[in-house]
Amino acid sequence: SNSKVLVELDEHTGVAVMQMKSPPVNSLSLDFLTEFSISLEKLENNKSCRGVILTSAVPRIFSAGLDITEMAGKSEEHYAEFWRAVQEMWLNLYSSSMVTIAVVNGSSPAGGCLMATSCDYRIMAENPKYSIGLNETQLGIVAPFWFKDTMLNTVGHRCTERSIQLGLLYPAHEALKIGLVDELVPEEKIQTMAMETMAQWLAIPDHARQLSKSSLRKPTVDRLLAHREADIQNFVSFISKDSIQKSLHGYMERLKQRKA
Ligand code: CO8
Repeated sequence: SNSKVLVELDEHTGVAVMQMKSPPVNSLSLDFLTEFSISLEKLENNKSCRGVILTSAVPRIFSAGLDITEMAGKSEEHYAEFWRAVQEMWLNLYSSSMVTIAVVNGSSPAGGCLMATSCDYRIMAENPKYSIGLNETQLGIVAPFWFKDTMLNTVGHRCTERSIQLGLLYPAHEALKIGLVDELVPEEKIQTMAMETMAQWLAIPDHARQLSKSSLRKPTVDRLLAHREADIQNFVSFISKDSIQKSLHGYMERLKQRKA
């Protein structure tokens, strides 16, 4: 099939593994985001699923973040539909009642970092070539308030302030140091470690853990819910600007030149 999100649920342990498989870089396209949200909702509604491990089936890359081609040269209607899908992905993941563990087995810029920090726990492969962070400013764009909030809730105000202004991408060891990820593990052991960590989280009674999670995360989620349409309008008018389109175009060109 041409599925971009592979889901395997072990009914016995109650743990699902969600593998992102959208080569070459797991960029978050409209199709990808739609499939991701549907897959996650199915697990959410499945009583036998209590935990999700989110990882990548693409070597060296967790996710390259939002698909830049969805944000360039398209209609305002398209931008609005795309942005709604990005919001939906985040709302579903950030407020999931399941235990969510990100196995960051590759690079994880921008939207990839958002996905990882939306989980309850992050395990990153111990590889200095992999980096993670909100690098939006390097593209000449601005991380939306709920991207910022998600990082803020993970690493605190000072670190977020510096990181998102400079658009810093942290190599694995630095990401651990600032608490952007919780643990580094050699890549070949990462799945085993994730299962062990999941077992610890699942040892806590669901209702107590879920209420604790939601008491911490609900204010952040409610902030987007209260301003969802305005956030879409804001994105559409920002991304439609000539100057922003030029920045994105230039960035894509630099990505391609770097390869040549
Ligand atoms: N979207 C679309 N295409 C992409 C993206 C992307 N995010 N990233 C890479 N690609 C493409 C490349 O252009 C390349 O295409 P082609 O083969 O046609 O030349 C192909 O994928 C493979 O990429 P690379 O050759 O660069 O692969 P590498 O393995 O060398 O590197 C990386 C992988 C590290 C992921 C690298 O591609 C990279 O750094 N990509 C850019 C990542 C990035 O900066 N993402 C930010 C996206 S913006 C975002 O997520 C939040 C925006 C919030 C919106 C705010 C507006 C208000």
